[in-house]
Amino acid sequence: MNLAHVPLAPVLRTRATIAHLDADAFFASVEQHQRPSLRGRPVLVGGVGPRSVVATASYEARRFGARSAMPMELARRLCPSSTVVVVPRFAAYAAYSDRIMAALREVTELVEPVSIDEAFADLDAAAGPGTDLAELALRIRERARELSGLSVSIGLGRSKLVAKLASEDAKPGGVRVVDPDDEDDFLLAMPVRALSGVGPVSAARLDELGVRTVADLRRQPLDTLVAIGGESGGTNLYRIARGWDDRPVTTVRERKSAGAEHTFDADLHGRAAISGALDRVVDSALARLERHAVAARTVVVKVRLSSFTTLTRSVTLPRPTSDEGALRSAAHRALALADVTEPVRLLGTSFHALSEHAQLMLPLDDDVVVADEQPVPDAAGPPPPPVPAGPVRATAAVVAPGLDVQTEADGRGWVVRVGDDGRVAVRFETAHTGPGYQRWVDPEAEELVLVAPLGPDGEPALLAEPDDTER
Ligand code: TTP
Ligand code: MG
Repeated sequence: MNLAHVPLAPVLRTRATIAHLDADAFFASVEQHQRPSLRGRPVLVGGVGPRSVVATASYEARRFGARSAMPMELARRLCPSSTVVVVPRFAAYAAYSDRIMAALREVTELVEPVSIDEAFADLDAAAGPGTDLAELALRIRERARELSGLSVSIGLGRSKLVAKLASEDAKPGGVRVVDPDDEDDFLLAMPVRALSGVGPVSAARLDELGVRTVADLRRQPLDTLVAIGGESGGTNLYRIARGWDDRPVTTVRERKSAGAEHTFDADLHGRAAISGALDRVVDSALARLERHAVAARTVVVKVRLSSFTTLTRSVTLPRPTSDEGALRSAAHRALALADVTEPVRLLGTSFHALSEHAQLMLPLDDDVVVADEQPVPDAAGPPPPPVPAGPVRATAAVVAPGLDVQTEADGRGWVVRVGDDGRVAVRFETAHTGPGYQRWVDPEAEELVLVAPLGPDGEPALLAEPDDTER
C-alpha cells in the first residue's frame, strides 16, 4: 500500500525569467586568463600528488577526455605532453567569482549564488513586458566577460530546474532561453541523469527499468517512483518529470567562512606556548564550523605580533574536509609558514571555501597546497610599524606547480615545475604582460618568495575576513 499523495501542479511563471549563470571551466579559465601562456592549451587544475583528482579541466583538455573528479594520473595520461597541471588557488577564484556575480547584481538584487561559479537570478522585475529576454541574457554574458575576463554560459527558464538545464545546454559560452511553450520539447528529450534532483542511486534504478529520458520518467506512475526514491524522493521525481518547480530565487546569504580569534592578556613567547594557544583557538573555530555543519578546504591563520604587524597564512587542502585532525594540522602548517620570531598578541583561525557536500566523495589524498597571503594592514590599533612582515621563501618544500612567486629581478611569475635538485621553474607573466619567459630559479641562491594571487583587476586577491568570527 502506498500513501503518497499525487502532487498538485504549482502555478508557474508565464515567462522564462529565472536565469542560471555558470562559468565555463571555471578554475582552468582563471588560470588561462592570468597566465597568457596557458591560453589555448590543455590545463588540468587539481592536486599533484599520486592519488589526487582533477578539480576541472580546460576545454582543450576535455577534448582528450579529461574530466572533473577523474584521477589526475589518468587525466595526465589522456592528455598530450604540452598539458599544464596546476594546483587550485582559491583566493584568485573567489575574486573572479565576485566579479561574475556583480554582472548579475547590476541587473537585479535577486541573485542567489549556488557555488563559486554559479548563480540563479530572478529577472522578472528587470525585464519589463516588452523586454527581449535573450538580449538581456547576452548583455549579462558580455558584462560578466568585461568584469571578470571569463566566459560564462546563461540559461533562462520559468523555473530553476529548466534554467539550470538550459545553461548546461548553452555551454560553452552560449545563451539559451527556454520559453514555457518550448519547455516540454526541451525537457522530455533530456537524459534523466542530467537532472540535478536525481541522485546516482535513483538514476541506476530508473535505468534498470528502462527509464532514460524525462519522457520515460513522465510515464511512470507515482507508485513506481516512490518505490524507487522513497516518499519524498519519488514525489520529487514526479514533479521534476513535469517541470513542476516553483522554488523562488532566494538571497539569504550563504556562510562563506567561520572562525575564531583571541587576543591574549599577555603576549605569548616561545613555540610551545604559541602552538598550544593555537590549538585552543582552533577548538573554538571548529565549534563555529560545526554549527554550520560544513566541510572546509582552506584554513587561514592570523597572527598579530607584539609589534602589531599582522600576518595571515593559509593552507588549502585538496578537497573540503570536516576531519578535525586534518583541519587542525593544516592550521599548524599555516602557523609554521608565518615563521613567527616575535612575541604574539593575537591568534586567529578561520575556515574558508566551505561546502556542505560537494567533493566529500572524492578519494582521500594527502597532498596539501600551501598558499601565502600578503600581510593585512590593521584597521584598528596603532599605525603600522616599520617592521617588515617576513615574506615566505618559496623553497622546493613549500611550492607546488601553479603557485604565485616573485623574484627581485623578474617580478611576478608562477611555478611551472619543481626540480629534483630543489630548483624551481618559474614563468614570469601576468594577465597584462602577454606570454612570459621561463627560467630555473635556485631558491638557495636567489630570493624567491610566495606572493598572493591576483584578482581579475590585477589587485592581490585576499581571502575575506571570516563572516562568522568568535572573538
Ligand atoms: P563546474 O561549474 O561544475 O565546472 P567547470 O566550471 O569547471 O566547467 P563547466 O564549463 O562544465 O561549468 O564547477 C566549478 C568549479 O568547481 C570547477 O572549475 C572546479 C570546481 N570543482 C571541483 O573542485 N571539483 C569537482 O568535482 C567539480 C565538478 C568542480
Ligand atoms: Mg562552471
